[in-house]
Amino acid sequence: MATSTRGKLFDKVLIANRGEIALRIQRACRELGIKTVVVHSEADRDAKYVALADESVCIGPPPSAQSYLNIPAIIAAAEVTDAQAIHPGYGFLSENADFAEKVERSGFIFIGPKPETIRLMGDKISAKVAMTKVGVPCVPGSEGALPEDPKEVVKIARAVGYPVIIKAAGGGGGRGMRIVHTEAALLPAVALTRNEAQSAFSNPLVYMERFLTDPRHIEIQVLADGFRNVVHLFERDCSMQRRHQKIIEEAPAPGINSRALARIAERAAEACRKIGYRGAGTFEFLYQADEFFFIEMNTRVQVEHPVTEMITGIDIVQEQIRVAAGQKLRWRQRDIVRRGHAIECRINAEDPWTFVPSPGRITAWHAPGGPGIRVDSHAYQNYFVPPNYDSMIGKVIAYGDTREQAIARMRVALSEMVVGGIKTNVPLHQELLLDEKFLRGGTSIHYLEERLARRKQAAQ
Ligand code: MV4
Repeated sequence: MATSTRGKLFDKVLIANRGEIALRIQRACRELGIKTVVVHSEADRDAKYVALADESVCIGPPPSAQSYLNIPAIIAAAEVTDAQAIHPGYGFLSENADFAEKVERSGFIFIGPKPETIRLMGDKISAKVAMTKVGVPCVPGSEGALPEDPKEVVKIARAVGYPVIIKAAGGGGGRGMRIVHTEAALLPAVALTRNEAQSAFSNPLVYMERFLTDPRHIEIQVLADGFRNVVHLFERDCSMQRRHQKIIEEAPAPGINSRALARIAERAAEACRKIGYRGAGTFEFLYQADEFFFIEMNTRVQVEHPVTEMITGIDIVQEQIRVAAGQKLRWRQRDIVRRGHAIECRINAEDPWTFVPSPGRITAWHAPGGPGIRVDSHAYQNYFVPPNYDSMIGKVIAYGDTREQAIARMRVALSEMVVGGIKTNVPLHQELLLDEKFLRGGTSIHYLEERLARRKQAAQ
């Protein structure tokens, strides 16, 4: 350890989230000697992780809009419980700059980046402009928002080269985008995307990128304190996804030159230093033909953070809390070493082949264990999976010296896993863990959907 920490942590943190991440944050707080307040909806009242917290506050009825997205209710809960800081987890209000601002104006610390940083990255155009300026390579495309003049738009597309993709500034994570293959289709597509963007995000601005046809999704985890100290925690490969929902993530990314990866990770860390980033963050890149192209930055802790924790030994949630409390990072880049390989399977309460959600009572639950296995889940026998939220009920993470060992351990873990009473996607994971192309490593973002389409055809 290069430096000591200095500065006292919080006495009490309010967790503005639910499910496995609420439990994950609670564990980090408890280990640091911090008391916890969990806010919950009426649907989560009887969950064990709520009972486990030092205090809990019901903030509204089951629909998220009236509970987990209810800013005044969450801030009031922090006030009545005398919490000093608020951890937003992922999803919900985690990347809402107005929320972060209101939290700070009410005298609490938001465990995350500054509101202006969240706002900068929330607008995908300003994020790209900022990243270009600090030397992060982006997908070639329009410089900023597309102009109104149709002739100009046509000109830009010709320069970029077809196929192009039109994306909404207010979008992200796959929302508000449209692929265009020909000039004839361009202007109608731009108009349609602008209209949709206006309705969905109250922001009609769109931008253009060259459409990469078969990339991988590689992301870089960074950690920064309030004193411009930044480290990266290497990459994760999150290419195995369906409809922008990741289902398997791993680190390191198989088959990519580790020097090229180190170079792009250094660029991301340097960019954070230059923009004064604070907290945990993730740079999303598309990787194709040995090149990395920045697309978006996430300013929150991510679902898949455990794979990075397994290969680096760093507790990312604890570090979020430390830097939010004003402590300095405890490492320089050279102190960060990674070892081995980690894979995460997201366990969803859904039909493994139709993906229809399967909420309800879990009648039997047995979590796997053994060397290198970590289970992050708030579920247990008799837990009721509410129908109101995301279907993810937990994550199994397998660590090994090699990718092969991590996969072997994951197979054993999933074979031990028992979830009764509801359907889960465990059978899909088991199939993928035997898939020849997955085992070879390095499949693209389209692999899972193509494979599912083939599977469906074979069944008919
Ligand atoms: C792209 C792309 C190809 N070319 N941009 C989808 C989610 C959002 N983060 C960006 N997305 C994409 N942007 C260019 N210029 C393909 C996707 C994409 C994708 C990206 C990451 C993971 C899964 C994906 C699935 C479909 C499309």
